[in-house]
Amino acid sequence: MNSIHTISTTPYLDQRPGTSGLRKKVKHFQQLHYLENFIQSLFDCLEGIAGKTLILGGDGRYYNQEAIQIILKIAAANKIGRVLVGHHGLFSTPAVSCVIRHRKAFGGIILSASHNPGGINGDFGVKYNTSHGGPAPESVTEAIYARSKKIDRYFILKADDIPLDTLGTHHLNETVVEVINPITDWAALMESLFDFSKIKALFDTGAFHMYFDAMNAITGPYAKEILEHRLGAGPNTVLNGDPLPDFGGGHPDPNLVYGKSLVTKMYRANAPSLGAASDGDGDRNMILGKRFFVTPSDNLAILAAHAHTIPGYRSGLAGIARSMPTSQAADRVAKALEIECFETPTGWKFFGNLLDAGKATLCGEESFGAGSNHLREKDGLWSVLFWLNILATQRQSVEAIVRKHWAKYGRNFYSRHDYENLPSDQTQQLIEDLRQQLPNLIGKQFNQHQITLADDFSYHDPVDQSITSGQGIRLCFEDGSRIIYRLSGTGTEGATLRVYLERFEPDPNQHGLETQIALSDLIQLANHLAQIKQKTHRIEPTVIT
Ligand code: VG1
Ligand code: CO
Repeated sequence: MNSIHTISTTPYLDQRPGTSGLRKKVKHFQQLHYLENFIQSLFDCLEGIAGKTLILGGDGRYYNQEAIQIILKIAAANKIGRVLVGHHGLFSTPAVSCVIRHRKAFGGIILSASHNPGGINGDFGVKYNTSHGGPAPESVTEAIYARSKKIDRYFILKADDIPLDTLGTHHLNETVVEVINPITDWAALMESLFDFSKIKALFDTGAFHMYFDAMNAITGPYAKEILEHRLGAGPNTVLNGDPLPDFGGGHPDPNLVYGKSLVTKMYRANAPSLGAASDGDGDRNMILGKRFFVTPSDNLAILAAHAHTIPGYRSGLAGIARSMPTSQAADRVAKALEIECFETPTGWKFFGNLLDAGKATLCGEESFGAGSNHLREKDGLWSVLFWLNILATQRQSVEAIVRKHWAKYGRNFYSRHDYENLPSDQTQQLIEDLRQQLPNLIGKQFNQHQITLADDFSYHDPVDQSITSGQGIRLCFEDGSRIIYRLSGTGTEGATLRVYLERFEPDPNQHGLETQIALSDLIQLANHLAQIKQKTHRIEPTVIT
């Protein structure tokens, strides 16, 4: 038996999880007892976890392996019954969600800062998911935070590291540590949802090609297994397929800015029919056709409109859920299908109750996230397979499918403008100033735009009746246009202001407009009302998606 040590510690006061777990710089996490404090605070809050099963793994970023060894020893000292760790310590976020559900685990710990850069100077993160497979709700994350401010000791086993590079079973005192293949359960789930033989037949025509850019993050092995091995997509389909601790120096965020190398390939004359990418931990997706970009909000709407053609969703959708800043394109599909469309705060944790209660089947966010009741996380490759199934059935181009969708439902022009790394105090003041203006804005007219609703979004969860307020400043206009302002909850440096812009256009003759031009009025108004240039001293956003 190895001895259990009780280590005295002092609290750090900054361990409050944000939109998706606790995210800090790697060096911040490497401070004395920092990770240990957070993990022990977590275990202190999880009543009844002794003897139970936990899933553990991360996106492979710098510090992943070291953190796993520390967590295993703390888990053993806290008498966790069994820990299932991904081979090499790797696990995508959707695969963790899948294995928690499949193995009926108590919960799972995901080591990731998702789309944030990695490496020794990059970011690290820890997220806890509960037994339904989804991110812990705020009641749990707030309890962990409260505990972390008081913690004065943690328990850790003095033992050798567990070899993570071979599959097999090990023991840390009474705790069983099993190193498992992280892909198996998730891949089987994908086969149960989609028509693999139909998709294979599409690749077998020889006329259909695709690229999947794993951005040197977690999805490379998953994409190779599914796309290249099971679906016959061809050996060079997966780009940047090896997970690297620093993601090859890149920023593993699949959007038009950080996914530029794929975008460039998809805009060449000989581009393939489909281009896709996923983020650091595999839960985001970007979908591109030949010379065509699918806006994530449209993506959700299009998946919903085609769900009945997909084996896993043939019986129809119970409802759709989208985060508040996501465009209202999905609402139009929900209306046509006569099902409900729920509007939640930003972050996947808010979809969990709706999915568990059977109120929603598909969920999505404007930030390149989509998923369904198959898991309790968004799932990047799931979205790609959904598209492949649509393309294999429709035998039309991505662009044709999107244009047909707009023609039927109208187009929601949509864009998000991010101002990254701003001074925190000033940026919070900008939001506060807007909040003060809200009562005076209702009914005001700006050019042809009249404001009909101006508030700070508050969510009433229809399942557990909890209320979450302060979720973003909303300005809604008579014609359905919206301007939304909120601060990011995933950054690790300064503050990031996000401005979300949306305008509905029913006229098909206008659907070809360039997005920023179609939104130019609203962009100007958003700047004017929040005084963005004056207050941030920035002349333009750092990222436009
Ligand atoms: C961002 C996105 C949000 C997403 C979250 C986690 O949060 O806007 O939609 O759920 O990241 O995604 P924020 O608070 O920075 O706007 V991931 O792929 O980073 O886990
Ligand atoms: Co992610």
